[in-house]
Amino acid sequence: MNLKRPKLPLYVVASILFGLKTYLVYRFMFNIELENVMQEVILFINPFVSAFLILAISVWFKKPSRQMKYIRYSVFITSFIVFANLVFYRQFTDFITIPQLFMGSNMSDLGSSILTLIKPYDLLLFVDAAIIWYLSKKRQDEMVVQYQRSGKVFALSISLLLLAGNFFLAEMERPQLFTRGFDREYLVKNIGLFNYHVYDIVQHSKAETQRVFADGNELVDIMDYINENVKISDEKSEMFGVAEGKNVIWINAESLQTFVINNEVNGEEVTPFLNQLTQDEDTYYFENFYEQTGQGNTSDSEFLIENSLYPLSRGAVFFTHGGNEYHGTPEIIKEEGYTSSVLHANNGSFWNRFQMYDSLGFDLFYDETAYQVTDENSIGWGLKDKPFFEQSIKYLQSMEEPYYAKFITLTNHFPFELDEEDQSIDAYDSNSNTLNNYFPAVRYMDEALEEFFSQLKASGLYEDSIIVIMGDHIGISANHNKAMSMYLDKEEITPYDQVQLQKVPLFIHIPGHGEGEVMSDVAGQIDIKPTMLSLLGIEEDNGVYFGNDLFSDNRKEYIALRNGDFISEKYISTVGICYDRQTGEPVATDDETTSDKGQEENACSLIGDKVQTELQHSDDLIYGDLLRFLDFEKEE
Ligand code: GP9
Ligand code: MN
Repeated sequence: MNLKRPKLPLYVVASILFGLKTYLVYRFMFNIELENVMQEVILFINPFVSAFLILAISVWFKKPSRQMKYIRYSVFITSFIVFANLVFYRQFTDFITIPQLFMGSNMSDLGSSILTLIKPYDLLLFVDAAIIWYLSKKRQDEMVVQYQRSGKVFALSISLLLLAGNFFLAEMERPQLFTRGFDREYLVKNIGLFNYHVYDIVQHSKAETQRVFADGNELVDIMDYINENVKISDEKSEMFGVAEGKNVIWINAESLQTFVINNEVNGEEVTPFLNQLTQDEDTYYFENFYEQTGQGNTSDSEFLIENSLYPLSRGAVFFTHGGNEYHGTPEIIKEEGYTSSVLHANNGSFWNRFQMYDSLGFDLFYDETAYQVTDENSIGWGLKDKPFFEQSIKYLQSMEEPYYAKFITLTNHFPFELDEEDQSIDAYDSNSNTLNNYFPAVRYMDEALEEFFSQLKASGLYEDSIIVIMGDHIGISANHNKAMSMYLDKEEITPYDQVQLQKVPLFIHIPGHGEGEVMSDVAGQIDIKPTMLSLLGIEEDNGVYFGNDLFSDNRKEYIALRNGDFISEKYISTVGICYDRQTGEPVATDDETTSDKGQEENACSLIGDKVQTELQHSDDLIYGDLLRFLDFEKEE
């Protein structure tokens, strides 16, 4: 055979095409925050580096047809990975993690949601794959390479050098990128989607082995940390025992965010019932309360409130660690005679709820099989909220008192579909259907809640209970920022605004209490367990938790978000910027405290370090299943 020197090796052409496409996707289809030129440069470089790294391997294939096949399939598979991430991103503003891939059962339940996330123009993502496919079949002779060994080693060296260069730039731009790997957007924009996936696989394997090697000694450090930094008050709050012996009716309000409370759309109140509740004399309304969920959405919020531990940074802890030992609220209050139950008219195995509820100590779970669900009374994800509450009253009446009953609503869920007859207010008018439809869907939930309160009163269940309503997580992701800025009448949604949009409402309603008020302290879902136990007058011995009683005067000074961002009374830290919480302006870096680590320190970094330590401790507890080494039996 006559060995011609190819003019245009296919692996080079493919690297350029694929790199360029991936860059365009990063830049224009994902919503990646770029703060400076350096980040722009890194984002531009990394797709080509990854593409070359993957495709240059092809030169090691001797047989031309194998070489072509490798290139063909690589480009196709990697294109599919980009596509899958894009679809996922449109829903969650996040990138896929390994644990998520094993949650297929949840994915299939997404049904109608998924279809709305795929766009016809997504086909363009495969254009390069099609071109490469064609060239690899028709132009094989011109484009195949047959290097000597030295040539192969050279190609490999070039790809590794490029990778090292990319990592070097990334590390310069974001020191400790890999050790602080909570923020996936940072990883992707610095090292690219594919290297991020490799990193995620390594992290996953490390976490999986952690349980096997754990022996309980890890708890010493963690308990020291908690005693010093979390349990900072010895005093019980004034509210201790206020709801002793009462039933707790908990309502997880699906996707309810604070920005709709006391706000209007098209000149009408969005949530008239909840607005009035903010002023109610029996209600404490927390206006600066943040959701702290990760990829597990509703289930993460449940995890937070029952355990006062953080959900995981990757995957849903309900799925990955449903079999762990926990010491959650249901288990603790059982010792005081409480019965605990969950009422949720969805498939019970969604989010692995059967297993996790068992681990948490819930006694009963009324899932969709406990409800009459028909075509008429359901929409989108299932039973509508109004019939859901209505059909639940009989279950409340049959529960042994005192009880803790957790309701999880469903109608106000993406994509916020509503039947005509349930729509009391007009949709908003912007380029985002999601945001437009959100308002009538929220109004529907508001009405459902109002009806539920009436039903509780009518059935005599109201007086002996306290009723808590909490938004579980955001409903409108950063993908809708353009429409959101229009609604909020802002020029743009800054990273600061983005954190502020993570506020969800919390109402603690105590019938007959008469001393309710609007609470403005910074608070979060991590605080719920200690707060509820305190209200019920229950003290937890040797508790392992990271939040504080919301009514205590002496509380931890910050709320950590799952990606390492945080909110303190003074500051908001996000995307590496320290903002003044009141003004929303970045806080000037204090030059005198610039450390020799080469990393600029600012007012936020002290708290930032604590936040990282705290999240790490919480992760270690879960990955190591460390609570199994503790004895929670009450000493008599
Ligand atoms: C599903 C419901 C909604 O059972 O909890 O789930 P989400 O997608 O919000 O986590
Ligand atoms: Mn939810």
